[in-house]
Amino acid sequence: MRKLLAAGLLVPALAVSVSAQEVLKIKKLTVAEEILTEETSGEVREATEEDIKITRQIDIGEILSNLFPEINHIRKGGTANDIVIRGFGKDNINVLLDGARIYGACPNRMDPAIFHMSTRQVAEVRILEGPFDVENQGSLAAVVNLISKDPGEGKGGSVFFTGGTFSYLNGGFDAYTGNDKVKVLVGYSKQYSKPYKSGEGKRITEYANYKSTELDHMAFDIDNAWFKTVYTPDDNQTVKINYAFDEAKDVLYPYLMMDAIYDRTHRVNGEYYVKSLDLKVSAYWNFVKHDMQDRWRQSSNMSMNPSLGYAMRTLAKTKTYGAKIEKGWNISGIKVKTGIDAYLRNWKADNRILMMTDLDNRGMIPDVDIKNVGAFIKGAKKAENFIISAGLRVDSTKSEADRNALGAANSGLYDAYYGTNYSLSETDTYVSGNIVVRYNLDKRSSVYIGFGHTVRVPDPEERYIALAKPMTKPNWVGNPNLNPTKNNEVDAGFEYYWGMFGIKGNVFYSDLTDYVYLYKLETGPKPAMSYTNIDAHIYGWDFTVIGMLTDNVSVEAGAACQRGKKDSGNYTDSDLAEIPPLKTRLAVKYDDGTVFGQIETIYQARQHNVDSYLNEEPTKSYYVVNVKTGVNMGSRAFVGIGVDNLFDKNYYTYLSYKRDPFATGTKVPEPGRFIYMNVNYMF
Ligand SMILES: [Cu+2]
Repeated sequence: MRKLLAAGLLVPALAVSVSAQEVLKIKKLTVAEEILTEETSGEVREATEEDIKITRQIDIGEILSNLFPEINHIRKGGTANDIVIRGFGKDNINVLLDGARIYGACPNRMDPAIFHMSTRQVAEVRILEGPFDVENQGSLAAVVNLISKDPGEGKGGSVFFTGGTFSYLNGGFDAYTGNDKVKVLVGYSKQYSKPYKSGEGKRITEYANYKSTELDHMAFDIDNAWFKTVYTPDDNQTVKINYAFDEAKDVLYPYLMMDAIYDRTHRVNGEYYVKSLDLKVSAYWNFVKHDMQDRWRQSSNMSMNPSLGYAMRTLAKTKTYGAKIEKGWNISGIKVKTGIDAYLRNWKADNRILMMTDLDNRGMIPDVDIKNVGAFIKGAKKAENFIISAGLRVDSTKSEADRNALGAANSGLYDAYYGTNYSLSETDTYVSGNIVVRYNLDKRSSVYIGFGHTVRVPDPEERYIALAKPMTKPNWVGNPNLNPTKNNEVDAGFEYYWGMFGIKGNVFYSDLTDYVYLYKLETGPKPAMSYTNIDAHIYGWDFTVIGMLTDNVSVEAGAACQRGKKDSGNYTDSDLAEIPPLKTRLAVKYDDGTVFGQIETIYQARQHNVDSYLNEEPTKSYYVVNVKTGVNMGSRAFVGIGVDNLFDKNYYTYLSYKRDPFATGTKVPEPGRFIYMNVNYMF
């Protein structure tokens, strides 16, 4: 941020003493910034970049939601927060780890993709909002890429520790060694917490159906270990190989009816880059195994087989692997990038319910394969004060479920609700693309307008989930006939700088065809929750004002709002569900290189534009204050202290409960006052 304000001005850089702080960089790219390097644009263009110096370090979803008014988190429990960007969630946004695809195993999104790289491993988060990514299939409304730390040269590392309220602990180390050819980094972190208390002093377990003996059960207990090596045989070639293992145990989700006994992940990534050819070849493989049960809930007392300890259980597995070849070209002043890629996503979940009857829901997610191949081209050209960029992508995606994976209880569900007029194998072929025109007003200020068209295929759950529920509880069945969702979106914005002040703003209008939406099926043997395609639109705006008040004091103010409306479908309420209301953030910072301090206020408005069809309820506004301060003790140690929710407010975000046309669900409050301390020592 400071660099941006200083660009083109003769402002002395911050007097940097050697910092012992580990910094997490978060970059929000505006459309077309991504491929513009200094050589093509002839100017320095900095993305909105924020360096996170002190946080509770619980999870990336929560950190992003705190920082950007247009990003909101879905609060299911103490960690593993899923994100919604500009009103788009789930597979409508693409979350990548080091550019690789990964998908959670849990059918209830207990382990969203963004949860699968530990906070401590992340060097940088890159966010591109809108339908402007052609490098990856299915970036319908945004793409978020988490980039892991590289090892350094020589020998070094750090030990870190964060402790806080509710027995929260996060500690570990990373260490690297290397010369100019080979560098290696290893890291480990452990994170655990008891259930946090809301502002009214109740533990989150008290809001759901936990057994009285489990109210103080561990809320999460997570081990992460990672390894990365970088090999540079000469100046021209780089090889990077990454492996990470995560095990999350005892993760409580009061938002849902079950908790995760464990969630175990292996991830491998590799890439090979040749500088002279601007050629990159990459490949990845990851695997997640997830076991969730209701054994800590009162519902487990209803089990027909008490010796098992649960009345409901889902054991799920998913794996994703793929490869990509990308090449950059410079064709008479036009910077072009081309690529081809392919991936396979496999997902299988087996469920068993032991209430009244023994329901064998094997293949609740029936061993679904999504196979995709795609190719893209994008380019940018500068002409006078204009920069024009465009991208095009073609994809073919096959989705296939295995009927043989289904169990006795759920094998007849598609027939019961969708007759015989459906297929468990579907191939979708489609084109995506975008064009963006930017006009530079001066070296720093510009305006832009862009149009993008993107497509994403229905996820395996939306098309093929099959879950028979006991008694009068509605079944949950996918709709095999769903069409892919298409987004036609216009984005426009500006950034204007004046001395040490800057303002950035964006507006967007997204016209959605075949948007996938929850639907109550009233036909069939008994009601079921399913999905349907509707036409809809989502629009909104955001802006950020930044300024340096003195050499050491800066201020940031931001706000964002979005609305979503249905344009078709047999609904009684035209508001789209899960569209967060206006949110604002104001922060004042002090940073002299040795001492850091920040006061931050976040306000979110009341949401009354709710979808009554899905039993959404209005949510009250809230206002919270967070403070933090830190100091570098010499060149090796850093100590930070923070208090989130300083005034111990009891509040809920709009995304604090599950949408289900047949239930109102548990609302999960945000944490009450949370005091924490970070200690970091570099060696
Ligand atoms: Cu789960």
